[in-house]
Amino acid sequence: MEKTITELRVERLASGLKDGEFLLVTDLKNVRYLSGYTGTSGIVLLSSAKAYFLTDFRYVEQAKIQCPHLELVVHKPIVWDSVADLLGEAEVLYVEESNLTLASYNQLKSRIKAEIKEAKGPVEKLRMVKSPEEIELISIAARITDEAFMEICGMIKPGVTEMEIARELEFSMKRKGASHTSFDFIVASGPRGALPHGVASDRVIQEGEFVTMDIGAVYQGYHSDMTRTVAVGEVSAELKKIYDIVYKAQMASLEAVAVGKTGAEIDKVARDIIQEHGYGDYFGHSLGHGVGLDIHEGPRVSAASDTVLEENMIITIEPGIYLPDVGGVRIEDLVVVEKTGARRLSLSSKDLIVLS
Ligand SMILES: [Mn+2]
Repeated sequence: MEKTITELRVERLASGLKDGEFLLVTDLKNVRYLSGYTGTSGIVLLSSAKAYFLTDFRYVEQAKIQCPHLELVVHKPIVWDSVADLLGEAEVLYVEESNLTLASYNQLKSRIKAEIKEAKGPVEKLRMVKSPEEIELISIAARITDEAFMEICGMIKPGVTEMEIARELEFSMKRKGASHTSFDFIVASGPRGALPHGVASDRVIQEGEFVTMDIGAVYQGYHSDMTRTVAVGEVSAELKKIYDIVYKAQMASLEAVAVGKTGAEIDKVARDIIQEHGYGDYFGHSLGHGVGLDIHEGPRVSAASDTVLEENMIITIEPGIYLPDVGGVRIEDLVVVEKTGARRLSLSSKDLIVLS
């Protein structure tokens, strides 16, 4: 029988382990990536020769179905007792240092002989490059987002609250097959647009304002992420000006995306344009990030990112300008890195949409 994708991922990680070494995977998204398991209690423990899935009584039947390629262990009341049994005389245990709590670390340490070392994100590294199946799921999530955005444009007008827009977007995405929203939607109108992460409030939308919506759907565990800023009626010349600058920066950085370039190089393209126009101080976040089982994952697309872009990475390109007390603009597309450059998964129009 042909090996499943989860089996191949486990094999790839296991091949990086030496005799006497184990890797403990506790981050639930990483566990899902390696096992296919979608429950809320599960741990993967790997060596070069063994691959265990530890869970409790509640999830035994689910685990049998979802991860037949892993050896199922129904763990003891304290899971670390079972991990200790499986490790035996092993010398090294790699743990996910940004996921394992200090309490868990201490409990583990008191039970095992192996030295505990930082794994430094081996699963996250694999996750950065997407399989065709993952690209398909993220594309579906992006399509749901595009369709919901198109629908909501018919509802945005003076008198409607940000919260009403967020709620309708969520209903709309769920009707189209989303299991969840990617995050609490950002719907920031008027001066609130200056808050890069202004989640929807009870504020009533007025004529002459921008509304920035940062939205996304989750489809079979995979996220999408898109931001559009629309105008409600006629907006000021200053708002139009910053829209044009952000648009220009977004298009240019999108154009710059290429296999072999670093996240920092792409970030610089957008940042330079915004700086040249005198708004450098008002673009205070990084240009983008990877998207997958998590809404924010590798690779980072920031001034500090030396990660080299590879084919089939999925990233966002999302420059913005935020003017305190005035308003803000952000335009974000989700894209796949391909040999020929960025292929957009977010297909909603980026020309300024004026609603009234
Ligand atoms: Mn984003």
